[in-house]
Amino acid sequence: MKNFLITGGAGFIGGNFVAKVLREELGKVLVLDKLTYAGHQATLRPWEEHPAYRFVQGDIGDRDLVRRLLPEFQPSYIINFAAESHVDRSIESAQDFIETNIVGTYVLIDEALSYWQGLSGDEARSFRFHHISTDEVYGSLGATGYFTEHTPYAPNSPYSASKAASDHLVRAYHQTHQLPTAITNCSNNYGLYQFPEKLIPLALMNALEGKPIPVYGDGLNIRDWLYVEDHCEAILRVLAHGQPGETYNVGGRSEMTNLDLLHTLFQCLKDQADLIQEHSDYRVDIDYTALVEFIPDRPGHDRRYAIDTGKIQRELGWTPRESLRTGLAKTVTWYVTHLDWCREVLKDNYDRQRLGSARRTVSGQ
Ligand code: NAD
Ligand code: TDX
Repeated sequence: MKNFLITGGAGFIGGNFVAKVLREELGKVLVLDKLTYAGHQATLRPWEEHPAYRFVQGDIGDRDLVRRLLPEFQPSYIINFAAESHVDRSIESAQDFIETNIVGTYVLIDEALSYWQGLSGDEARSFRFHHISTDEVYGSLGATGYFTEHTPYAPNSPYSASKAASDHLVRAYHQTHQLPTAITNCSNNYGLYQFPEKLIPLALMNALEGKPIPVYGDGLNIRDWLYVEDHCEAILRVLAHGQPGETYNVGGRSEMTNLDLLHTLFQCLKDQADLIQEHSDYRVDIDYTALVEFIPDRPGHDRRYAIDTGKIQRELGWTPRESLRTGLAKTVTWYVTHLDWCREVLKDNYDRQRLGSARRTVSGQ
């Protein structure tokens, strides 16, 4: 049994990871989450009474708090999901991205180092500081090729630049101090509990409600879609069997243009028309394709991401299990049967308006 300190556990991927650890009875969980617009207790509600679960609301950049929690909880693993994660918001303002993704990660890893230096024997050897990162640090691909662990960093958005900075810090703490770290750089996740600001849940909710579905530019940008459960399994493999100091790329082997993705999503909605009628008053005779609205492109919009998953497959035997079709079907089923969750996380928080389109006229905040 291990102790998992999961930062950002009230968010999308962290929340799925918490559920996996508790469902599979892998150990105790402490979630440290600031509960920003993207973090919600509603995501963790199924676990509130679980004896192996504890929640602390707080900031990974709060040194006193982190310094108190580490010796108290005695984590075997620190898995850092906490971040500002939405590219469009980083175009509006990069401030929170710098504070959490860079400064916050620095404070967390610096305190993790002090804590780890106080461990000995097997506890010290098996300890991991696992940093969750993104394929966006590698920039944009042309029509061919894949990101590998050796692709040079070339981030294009304030979000990906802040993630790149945090990756470099984590790498440096291993090189300089031998802290046993791991970094995973993954592609676009989708699945249960994703905040409806990202393409799939936003389009899903707008389609159900018969609202326009905003597509940036020509809709031909390509993403490599990874089902969140597959991602969580990859993280567990890296924690248990990964080499300290290493980076592993994690991808879904599901490259698709945004337009093709939306058409696949629309087909899933049509396939589940009966379920939609059972759980809502939404009309199911809508021509979802007619809702697509082409709008001006995202500034600095990366054209294509694709991941070479060879390393994690060869070294740790991981491959994604879910195809985009099967993963999307599960995702649609979950959203249609959890509309209360969507309403709760959006309420007084975000009304699905476009973010990050305007030219910046004021500097600073
Ligand atoms: P999310 O936005 O859904 O959740 C982020 C969580 O972090 C929220 O619960 C939020 O409250 C919390 N948080 C933010 N600032 C914090 C702070 N200072 N201290 C403590 N908690 C804080 O994000 P996500 O999509 O679950 O992404 C998780 C991680 O995975 C991020 O590091 C992100 O960069 C990375 N990632 C995400 C994707 C994706 O497709 N979603 C892909 C690649 C990498
Ligand atoms: O309304 C939209 N219309 C649209 O066309 C939105 C929100 C997005 N898009 C496009 C932009 C991208 O090409 O869809 C694609 C996916 O966009 P997002 O869901 O915003 O994801 P992306 O920018 O690709 O980044 C995601 O994957 C990598 C996560 O948000 C990051 O946290 C992660 O690092």
